[in-house]
Amino acid sequence: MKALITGITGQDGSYLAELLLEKGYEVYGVVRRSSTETHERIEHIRDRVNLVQGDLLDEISLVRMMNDIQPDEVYNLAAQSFVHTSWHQPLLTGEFTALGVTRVLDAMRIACPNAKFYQASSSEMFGAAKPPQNEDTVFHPRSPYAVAKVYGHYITMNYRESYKLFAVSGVLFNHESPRRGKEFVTRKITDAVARIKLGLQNELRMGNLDAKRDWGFAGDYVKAMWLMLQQAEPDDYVIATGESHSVREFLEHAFAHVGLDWKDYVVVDPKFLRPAEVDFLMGDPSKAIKKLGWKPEVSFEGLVRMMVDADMERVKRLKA
Ligand code: NAP
Ligand code: F7E
Repeated sequence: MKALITGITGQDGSYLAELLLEKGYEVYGVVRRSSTETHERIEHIRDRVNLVQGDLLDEISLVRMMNDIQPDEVYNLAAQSFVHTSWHQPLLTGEFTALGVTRVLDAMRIACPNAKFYQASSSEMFGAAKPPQNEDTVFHPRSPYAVAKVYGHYITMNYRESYKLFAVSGVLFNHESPRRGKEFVTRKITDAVARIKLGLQNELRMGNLDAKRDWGFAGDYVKAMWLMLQQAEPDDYVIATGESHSVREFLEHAFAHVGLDWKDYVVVDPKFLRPAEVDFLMGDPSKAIKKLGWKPEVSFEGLVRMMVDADMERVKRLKA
């Protein structure tokens, strides 16, 4: 089996590539041309994956690679994925995160219409909708990123209905790991906890501490992506833990894990507030549990510990 992953250099792409290699897939990953050749998250599997140059802005590059590779499965994980940036770069976010999906789908339609397609939809699409959110909840997106993801979600459904492509969307709630980008709140906290504990930083400046998220482990969530493409019929699924915690709770657990009190270090800075906030996300993964046989393995507390421990190790190495 051959799989093509857009966004292979990102958090999810790296875990998915590992999973597919374990399953015996030939793995191809799309990378953007850059003046630096470092792909930190996939360095350890670099000699086992095939990297191909392309960009979600350039359909020709996508058609060419799909023609050459003839993948059995295409996972579209590439996106401008940081919500805060989407207010500063709304058009670019729309190009990558919304129209980019059409470019990948259309390249597939032209070059490999029998391949199966996975779209990385997001719980951000629910935005202001009341929790718990499931597959029937009406979307109320609250950022340019979320609006772009709603477009990606519906164009995936549209290509499924129009061209009979095996195209599915996974509506994934927040999922984190030691490989999460440092701009996202969980990793920003665990990196700061390690730096504060080891004497490299004295304070942590944060935005809205009341926001609540349903946080799971990325390693668990990529298994759901694969399962969705192994079903007899294409369908969309919510992937979540069913538990929600506030940013404040994440802070409490992360600082307490190294014996510190978060209140001694955290400063609220309006710079990190968003023009429109998503207050409360909590997913209902019943459909995925029942139909895919999927369930999350790592708890909220386990996730916080895993991320703090990994950052402690990394910062210690940097200091040495
Ligand atoms: P991430 O770490 O930010 O990775 C994004 C990936 O997209 C990177 O590999 C990046 O490449 C690539 N990319 C960005 N623009 C591109 C373009 N124009 N052409 C080709 N590649 C491009 O994101 P993630 O956390 O792994 O998330 C994966 C996907 O799931 C994203 O679509 C995200 O929106 C969605 N999602 C994430 C979550 C979550 O909680 N993590 C939840 C729901 C949905 P570079 O390395 O070159 O920047
Ligand atoms: O923010 C609040 C912030 O940036 C979580 C992406 O993967 O998940 C992610 O989007 C919450 C928000 O993730 C800070 O206001 C407080 O309420 O970690 P985040 P996100 O916006 O939920 C979804 C499912 C995706 O699809 C996205 O791609 O935390 N918050 N203080 C802060 N957030 C950040 N980043 N930094 C702060 O200082």
